[in-house]
Order: sequence, then C-alpha cells, then structure tokens
Amino acid sequence: QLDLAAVRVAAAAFPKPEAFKPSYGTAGFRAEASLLPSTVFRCGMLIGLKARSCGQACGVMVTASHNPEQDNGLKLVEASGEMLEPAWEAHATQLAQADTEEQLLQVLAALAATLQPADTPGRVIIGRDTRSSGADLAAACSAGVAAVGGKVSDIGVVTTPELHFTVQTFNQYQALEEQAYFTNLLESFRTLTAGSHAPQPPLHVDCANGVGALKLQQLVPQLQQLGLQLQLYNAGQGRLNHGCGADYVQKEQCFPAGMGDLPAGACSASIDGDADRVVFFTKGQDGSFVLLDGDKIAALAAVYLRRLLSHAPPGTADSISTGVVQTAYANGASTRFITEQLGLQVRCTNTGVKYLHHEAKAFDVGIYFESNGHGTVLLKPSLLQRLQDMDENMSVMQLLAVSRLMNQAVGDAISGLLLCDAVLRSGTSLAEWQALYTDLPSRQLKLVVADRTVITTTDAERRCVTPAGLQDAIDAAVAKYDLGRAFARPSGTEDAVRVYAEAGSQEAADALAREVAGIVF
Ligand code: 16G
Ligand code: ZN
Repeated sequence: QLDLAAVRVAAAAFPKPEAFKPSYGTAGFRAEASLLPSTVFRCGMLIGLKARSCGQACGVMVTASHNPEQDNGLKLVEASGEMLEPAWEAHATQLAQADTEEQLLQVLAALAATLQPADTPGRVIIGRDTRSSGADLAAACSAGVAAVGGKVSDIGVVTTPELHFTVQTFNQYQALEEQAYFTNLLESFRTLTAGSHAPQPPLHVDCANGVGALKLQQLVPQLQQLGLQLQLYNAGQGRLNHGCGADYVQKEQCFPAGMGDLPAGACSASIDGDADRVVFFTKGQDGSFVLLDGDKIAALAAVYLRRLLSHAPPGTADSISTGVVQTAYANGASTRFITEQLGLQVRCTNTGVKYLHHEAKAFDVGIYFESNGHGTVLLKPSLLQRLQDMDENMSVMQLLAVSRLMNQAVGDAISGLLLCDAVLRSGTSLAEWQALYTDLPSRQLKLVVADRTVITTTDAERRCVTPAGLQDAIDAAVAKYDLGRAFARPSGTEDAVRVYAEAGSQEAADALAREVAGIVF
C-alpha cells in the first residue's frame, strides 16, 4: 500500500537539520524558515495518508502567523476544515523529529498500518501566506503528499481561515474557487446590513503587511457598494508584522505604524499576518490609545446575537443554548458583563483556539474569542436546520447570515471585521461598544525559567497543581488585593512561564503580578 522505496528516495531530498527537534505546538510547527523543509515534507506525508484514509480532502497552511518574516511554520487541517485533532499532534511531532531514515520509515509504516489508506488518492489542499519562504516550503509539502500517493491542490497565497474554509467547502461541494469564499462573505454581509447601505465613516484597517491586505483589497469595491469604506494601512509595502498587526497592537497597547495620526473616535482595526485574528482600537478624546480586544468583540457579538434571537419567532430564544467561551486571560469585567448583564453562560478553557472551538460547539450558538482576537461564532447544524424551516423573518435571515459570515471552521479576521461593522451599523455605536464594560486593570509578565514543565495546571490553567505549595502561595497573594485574580501557566509556544494578574487599580495589578512572579521564581 505504501511504497517505502519511493518514500526513501523522496525523503533524501529533505534531510532534517541534525540538532533540530521540532514539535507541534499550540498552533502547529513554527521555526526559522530554513530549518523547515524536512518538517513540511514529513507533514505532507502524514496529512496525505490521512486524506487517503478518509477519502476526503485535508489541508496544510504554511504560515508563521504574527511571527517575523524570517520564520515560517505549518498548521494541519482536518477534512472537517477544523484544526488537527490534538491526538494527531503527537504523530506529527514523532515524524518531524525522526533522526534517521530508518526511524522515519518506521514511524511512517506504523502510521500507515493504523490508518489503512484506501485506494483513493485523497487530496491535500495547500495554502501559504505571503512569506518569501512559502513557495519552496509548499513545494516540499507537496512532495511529501505525492510520496505517499496523495493528490495535491496548491491554492497559492491565502489567509489561514480561507484555507480552512476551502477544505471544509471542498468536502461539501467539490469547489475550489476563491470566489466562493468572497461571495459568501459579501452576500452574508449584505443580508446583515440590509437597509443600512448608506455610506458610513470609514473603517481603518492595519493589515500587518500580510496576506490579509491582498484579500481585503479585492473586497474594497464591493464593500464600498454596501456602504463600507475600508481604508487599508500596512498593506504590503513594509515588513510583515513589524510595528503593526493585531499581535503587536494587543500586546504593546499602542497604535500600529502609520495610524497614530488618525482623529479621535476613528474606528480602526488590526489583523495579524495570516488574518486569523482581529482587534479593534480607537483614539480617545485625550489622544489615548483605546483597545477593543477579543473580549470586547465577544461581548459585542453576544449582545447582537441575543438581540437577533429575541426577535426570532416566539419560543426560539428560550429553547436555544447560547454561550461564550473564554480563556483565563479574559478580563474579569468581560466575564461579569456576559454572565450578569446578558445572562449568558460562560465557559473557560485552556489557551489555544482548538480548545475554545471544541467547547463552543457544545452550544446551539457558541461565541468564542481569545483576548488576542482569535475567534468566531458557531451555530449548530441542528439549529440552522430549525431556522431554515421557520417562516422568513428578518432576524431568522440574519441569524442564518451570521452562520455564513462567521467562519465555521476557525477564527477569521475578515469575518470578525465585517460582523463588528454590521453590529455598529445596527444601532450600537463605537462609544456604546466601548462602554459595555470597563476592563479591570491587568498586567502580564513573561518569565524565562530553567524548566517551565515543572509547572502544571488544572481548571483551565487557572490553578497550579505542581510544584507543591505554589498555588497556596498564589492564593495568599491574591487575597491581599481588592478584585484580585492571578495565575501562572507554562507557555505552549515559548520556553517561558506567563503570569497574569488583575486587580482594582493598575498599581495593584502590577504589584500582584510582581508578587506572583516572585513566587514562581
Ligand atoms: C497560539 C494560539 C493562540 C494562543 C497562543 C498562546 C492558535 C491558532 N493560536 O498562538 O490562540 O493564544 O498560542 O501562546 O491556537 P502561549 O501558550 O505562548 O501563551
Ligand atoms: Zn494568526
């Protein structure tokens, strides 16, 4: 079934750098690009086998998201369009780390034996972001797919969520055209904004000098006809993710390059290098930087969906479970707003989109956003069916449009941008959005420690299990601060421990974070 001799020949062209020990992290592999050819070749073999075994298309996205231009990486995509099942990450790591040709063939043969690839070639859809190393890495990945007898569709430069969407819809409709992605966004946005197509003040978007710029540029004329004027910044002339992009804006809490001079109150947003995250920001009357992060986006989406559901035919809202999924980083004020003001359920999961996505699927309407801006709104297929069977009512049409606008496979910055714009037009102003709740002051610290794995956590990373005594000491520190909350967790992407603290004042949050850092060290 698997031609190991052919694999041996093909693999020889992609030797692994000796000391390189890649592992599938929270969001896939990531490293300096020149280290990665063997990793992407081997992942091509893995996902090629998976596609053959399920007889459907799977996907690979070559990207390092918000990392600098010289890095690259890859994310593997299931036939459902969702991120690789966590159980498979270990297989990917094992394959990527195999030191000798013999080890590589052994791991591969064992995988093939459990997967039992069918006689169909299967198909792997490969996309990449704008990094200059992307084309060669995509080619190495294709060689891996071909080495195990799989078929490749290379769709070129796309956003990460576009690749996920394409895998998902290819398996439903066998269509690969990019236009399907754009038409879906435009048509659902048209439905959501029906009746409000008069020109609005522009939306200023920082594109991180990444792939999002290319895609948004293509949407500008049609969005203009729908009353949305997009003004794009950092749209490709400068360095990728350098002084711009959603990660920079959210972490540094400052205006991205070229956008500091916008007038007070201008509605602005920032997406990241592969366009799967978005955060909004504006300038206060006093010139200050005001961030509307993923927590604020979740709150806005929750307000909007609750409103749409309340206008659906009688009884609909009561029989539907609506919930918001957050991580431990969600500002305590946002959690309180969603539970106490909106009366919706909130669940907390580990950091990483795959965990939030999974938890959100448990609700009929599941809203999830990480504070960093990665998220979406999921509507359960059984709910969609019910809505389709109902009499046509504006809210029902709009709920169905939300399910089309919001990527159902993964967080999508372009969907998020358009959803927030639609809500802002539907009667919630930017000032009202800001005022939904006021963030508690918070502080994050990154600690470089000898061995981050000595810290293990439970309760969605909010409590430490080991080392013994650590949690008791953190509890004692937190108890001293009004509205205090703090946690320490090992990073899933870097060799570091992260500390988060919030409290009633900025001084108190800073002091609590320092105190917890002192305990960890
Ligand atoms: C990855 C995750 C992101 C998470 C971050 C946490 C995806 C697509 N990306 O970038 O959601 O917030 O890791 O990093 O899941 P950390 O473990 O280093 O704090
Ligand atoms: Zn990203």
